[in-house]
Amino acid sequence: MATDTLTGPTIMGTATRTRVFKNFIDGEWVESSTGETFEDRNPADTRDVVGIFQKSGKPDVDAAIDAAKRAFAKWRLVPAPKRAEIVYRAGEMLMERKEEYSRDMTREMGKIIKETRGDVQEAIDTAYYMAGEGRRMFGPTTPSELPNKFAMAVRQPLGVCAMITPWNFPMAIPSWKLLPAIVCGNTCVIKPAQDTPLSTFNLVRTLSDAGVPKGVINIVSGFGSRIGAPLMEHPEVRAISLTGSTDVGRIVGTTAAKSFKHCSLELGGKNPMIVLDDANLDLAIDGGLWGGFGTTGQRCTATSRIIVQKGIYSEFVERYVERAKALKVGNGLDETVEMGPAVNEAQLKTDLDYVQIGQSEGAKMKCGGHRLDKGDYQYGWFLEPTVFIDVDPKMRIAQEEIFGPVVSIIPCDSLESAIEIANNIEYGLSSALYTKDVNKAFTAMRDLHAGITYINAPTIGAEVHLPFGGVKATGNGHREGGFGAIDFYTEWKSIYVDYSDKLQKAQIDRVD
Ligand code: UN1
Repeated sequence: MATDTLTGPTIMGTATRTRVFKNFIDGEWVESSTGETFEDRNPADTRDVVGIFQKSGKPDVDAAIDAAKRAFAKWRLVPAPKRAEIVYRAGEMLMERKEEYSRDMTREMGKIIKETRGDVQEAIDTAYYMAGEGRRMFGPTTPSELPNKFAMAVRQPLGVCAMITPWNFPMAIPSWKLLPAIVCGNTCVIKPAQDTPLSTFNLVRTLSDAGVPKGVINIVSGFGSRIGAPLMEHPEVRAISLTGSTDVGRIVGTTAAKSFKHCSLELGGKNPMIVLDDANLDLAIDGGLWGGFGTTGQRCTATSRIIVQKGIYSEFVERYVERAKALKVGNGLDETVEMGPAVNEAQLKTDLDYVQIGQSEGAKMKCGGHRLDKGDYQYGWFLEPTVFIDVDPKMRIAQEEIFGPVVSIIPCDSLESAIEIANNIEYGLSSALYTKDVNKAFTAMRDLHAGITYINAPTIGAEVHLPFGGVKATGNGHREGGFGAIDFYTEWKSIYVDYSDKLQKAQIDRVD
């Protein structure tokens, strides 16, 4: 049994039934060794308990890694196209379950239903793409320098991989990690974010239903403070993939380095969108609203800085603020709602702290800044869409990742000064430019120092078959998505076959 149910509190006259989720280890749903659990609550209505999950400890992590290690012995020998077929089937099953899983995700994470459908779709896209990679996984064959000798390089799986995933894309991001890992022949232990474990459970359940053998993917739920270190430090873990904050990334990277584990870090962003005088203003305003307030600003790729050229600055600000004020905030299950709550109380507090910081730094707050707590809002973590204008690029609100619906608008003189402002920051994930001038577009494509640049589109909306990741404090040089993921989850073995029937010494027995 994957779940049991408990009768929960009564909300609006209806008794709720709360599902209890166990860890998934070696193909079995098991309780944690600690006997402790935690609640996954709906951030739009905290009376609603979405599920009860295991608060695991080190013995659970060890059991999951043991299971993954045992499973690796067989899984690595399953032909990659066969492994990929299972992933393809999981993609088809996710398509059938898309609506149910999207609703679960809106309930646990808060983002609006259109966006959670997009999140599940991103996992489906990843499944189809990675299924194709199972029939590629190309490596070079190349001539040998010696006669009657054959040379090639093949990709080999790493072994047990550990994944630590965030709450903002609770199915898409686990899929970016798990699917390439298993197509390449690795086995996995995943620790989903404690705010949103259900979506990862839904993904893993589907993979299991599609035929992923026991032990190949294991889930251990709980808190990073307790199970993060045992997962990262375990000698059997050969790779760690983290999407999270830059501070956590520093700890994970340092820990991984001590035992030479492969380590992929996808960290913070403070993504600039430049709007030049010649831009299509309607388009730029639509893009800036979607990039700034989509997912309640809780994307690593969120458009958190809008750098606007002086000729159109006042008009842009006026129209942007008008539209931001009009955004409908509420429970994301209502199809008409445009922005959901913060994911939890701590995130709301961070957002409100930055509202204070921005004001004390002297930026002008043109709208928002208040918690919404009347009527139905009182049960959730809602903040008004907030816009600061005349922001100085050195202010903390223009430099630090907020991860909430707080946008800073910064005036600039020219493309060159805008690029300088855009780059003068510790992060480098996404970036965008609005212009009709092709020369300026190509200059920005070359000079914006970021892992992603959009022209005439906001900073969000990466597609799964292109590399995803950033420069500077955004990561450590790896990319998710595309074949970069295949690179991360494999290592090269060079193979030489000498069919000359005699000893041939490379570099010494030269054919002159
Ligand atoms: C993230 O913000 O952590 O490009 C991931 C995007 C999404 C993925 C975002 N496809 O905005």
